[in-house]
Amino acid sequence: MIRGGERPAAYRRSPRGATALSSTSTDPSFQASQVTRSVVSPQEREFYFREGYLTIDPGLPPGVVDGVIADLDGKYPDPLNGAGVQPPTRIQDAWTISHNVRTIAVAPRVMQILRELYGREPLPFQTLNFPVGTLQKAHSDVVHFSTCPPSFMCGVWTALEDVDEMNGAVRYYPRSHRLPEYGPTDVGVPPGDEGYAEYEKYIARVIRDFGLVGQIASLKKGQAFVWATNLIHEGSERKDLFRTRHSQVTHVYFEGCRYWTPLYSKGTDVCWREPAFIPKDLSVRLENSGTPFLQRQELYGQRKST
Ligand SMILES: O=C(O)CCC(=O)C(=O)O
Ligand SMILES: [Fe+2]
Repeated sequence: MIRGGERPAAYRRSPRGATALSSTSTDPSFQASQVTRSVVSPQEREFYFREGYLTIDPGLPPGVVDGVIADLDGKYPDPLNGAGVQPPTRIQDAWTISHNVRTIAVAPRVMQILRELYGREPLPFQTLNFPVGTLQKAHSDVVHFSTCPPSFMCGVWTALEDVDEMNGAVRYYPRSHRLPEYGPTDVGVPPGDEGYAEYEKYIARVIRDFGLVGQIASLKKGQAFVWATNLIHEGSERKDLFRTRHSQVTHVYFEGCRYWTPLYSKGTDVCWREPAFIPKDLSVRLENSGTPFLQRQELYGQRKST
């Protein structure tokens, strides 16, 4: 049984964004007057919280997008070999080894857009880079990255080359962020990675039962797609196996929350997170030993994807 009841009832629930916006006043560190509204129009903001996504221009400096591809060339776990590439192949937290990756993760224009959307300071905390489409099954990131108060997380997916329905673009389900934030208890599995496959099946049923209709996020090189934390999305089919799909997703929290992982939580036994936020000041150079990301990659390989 899908939590949320009949389809119309699910859609009558308040948009998640409304919760997020009204709860900014619960954050003592937040000063509404400090947010200069200059980049996002009221219509775009309304669209974002109504539909759960927005395509943006991140305003990246020239050379950065190609720089990421060059920096990560040869570093993906599986060799890039045309049709021979088997997804999922990815590098987690390449911002620790590539200045270009970090430049995308903390791009000032993106930070300003998120600041204006959410009314709080954005805190990027994780990057994932992909050379090809992921084929990742439908999910919403909130099962990994929830917040208290809710909804203060988003994904910023940047196209490092043109992306369309042929090379495995992200497919997203507009307005699905308004559904409940499903977790192990809804799915009927114990907390932990073991239940993730059942979670995916459950989300597939949600899509079917609520009649959600997916759309393809076709983007030009250099554009970015922002999704609200509970928006259901997936990696679409790779129709052209010979095309790459170089892309970077940055996962972003917002200031003044507690951060937790529903996948590892049950009832009052909450798995809190202490995220390591990505330094936004690019003049602070990071030490680059090469090992941290490899360790992270190995760790990540044992966990389910986001
Ligand atoms: O890039 C994709 O195909 C999916 C990525 C994703 O779901 C994520 O990073 O949250
Ligand atoms: Fe995701």
